[in-house]
Amino acid sequence: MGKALDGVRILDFTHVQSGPTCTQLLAWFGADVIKVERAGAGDITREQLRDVPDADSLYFTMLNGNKRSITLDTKNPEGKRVLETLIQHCDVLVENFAPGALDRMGFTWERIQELNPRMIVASVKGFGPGPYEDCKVYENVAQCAGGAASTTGFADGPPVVTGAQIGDSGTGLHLALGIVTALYQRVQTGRGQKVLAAMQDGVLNLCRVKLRDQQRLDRTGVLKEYPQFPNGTFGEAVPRAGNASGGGQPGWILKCKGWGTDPNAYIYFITQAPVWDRICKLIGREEWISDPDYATPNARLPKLKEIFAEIEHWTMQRTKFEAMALLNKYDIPCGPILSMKEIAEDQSLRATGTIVEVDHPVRGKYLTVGNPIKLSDSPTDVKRSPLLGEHTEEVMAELGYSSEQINALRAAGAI
Ligand code: CAO
Repeated sequence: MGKALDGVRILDFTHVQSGPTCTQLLAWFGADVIKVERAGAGDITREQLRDVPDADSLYFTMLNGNKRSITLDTKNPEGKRVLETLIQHCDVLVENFAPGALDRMGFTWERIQELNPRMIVASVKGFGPGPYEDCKVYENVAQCAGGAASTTGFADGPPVVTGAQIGDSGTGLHLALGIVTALYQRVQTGRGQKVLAAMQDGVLNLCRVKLRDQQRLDRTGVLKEYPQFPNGTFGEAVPRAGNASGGGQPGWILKCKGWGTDPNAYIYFITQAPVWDRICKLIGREEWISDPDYATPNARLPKLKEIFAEIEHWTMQRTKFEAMALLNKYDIPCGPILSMKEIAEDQSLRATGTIVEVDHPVRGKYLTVGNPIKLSDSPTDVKRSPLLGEHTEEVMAELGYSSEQINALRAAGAI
């Protein structure tokens, strides 16, 4: 079966996490992703957090599946000429170098357009134009600057970063959407364009509901679904809301059987309004169904702490999976707190290809997260990441270089 992005060639100048997540997605959708790396070293993540001596790390292998790797010194004059050929040969150049690095290499937007006016140049940067545009940025910097850290954690603690890589992988996703959109527009215009996804912008986009709450707070001075209500105080900015639900349906994390020894014996419980009566019956507080102090969502807002404490008496008698099964029977929205170990062993995630086992010639078998986006006409076949420079000769031959030319470039240190 064909793939959605068959025929699209990506010059992948990405490294670390944000850019590689983007190009890995494009590769899963069928694009030919040619990862350009520095000879000898390659993407710095190949050797970061290594668990198997001399083998590419999981950091690298889990972000670079389905790609081809070539080594090229883009600061070498001969290497620059190879890069020019690659630019003429590809549809999209994706990069996440520090600001200005591509220009310093001699590949400005104008130069790239001269070489290939259809080329789409897609970049991840930490910040968009403005006071911080020249800054280098990593995941947690973006989480802090994009509004996630100030709104994550508990009211009486410091700001907290989240384990979800919303700055890196989140921005990679945003960039991938920008790229396929630009490819679509190119069908009409015949021209390439620049695509920029700034990590601060990507995080803020994912924190959109918190900017919603800021404006509600400005107007009313209170956020009634936050745990600070009714006894705490609100300041000028959206406070950290602990585990409160981000939406209009109050939720909290509750202890389950075994919580004393298992750090993940918890369940997320949502007191969704349409199933309030079922919740009351299940936990043995049927009087709350008609009691005007509990019967409506607004009446319940000042009592959420007490309500969740009561529900927790019920959840603590059951394991998170028992509670999940019972609650789902009554359509009560909830979710067990799954550990990474439980997720890694989950057979249903294996069955759907969301968790995939891949074989690698040096490190052996490893688990990776497959394509979370499933297309019915473009199924994803997850393949291992390439070794450093594994495809240099293959790609050079496709670009029209003869064996003699390839040997000469190698001798010159260009590849
Ligand atoms: N041949 C020759 N030189 C190469 C090369 C190649 N194949 N590939 C890269 N280089 C050079 C670059 O041209 C650059 O040189 P100059 O500094 O002389 O311009 C140099 O390698 C280093 O690139 P860098 O500055 O991007 O790398 P860094 O490790 O210093 O910074 C990072 C890393 C991530 C902080 C920075 O790239 C960045 O801010 N990127 C944008 C934001 C981003 O994506 N962050 C997420 C990272 S994941 O947490």
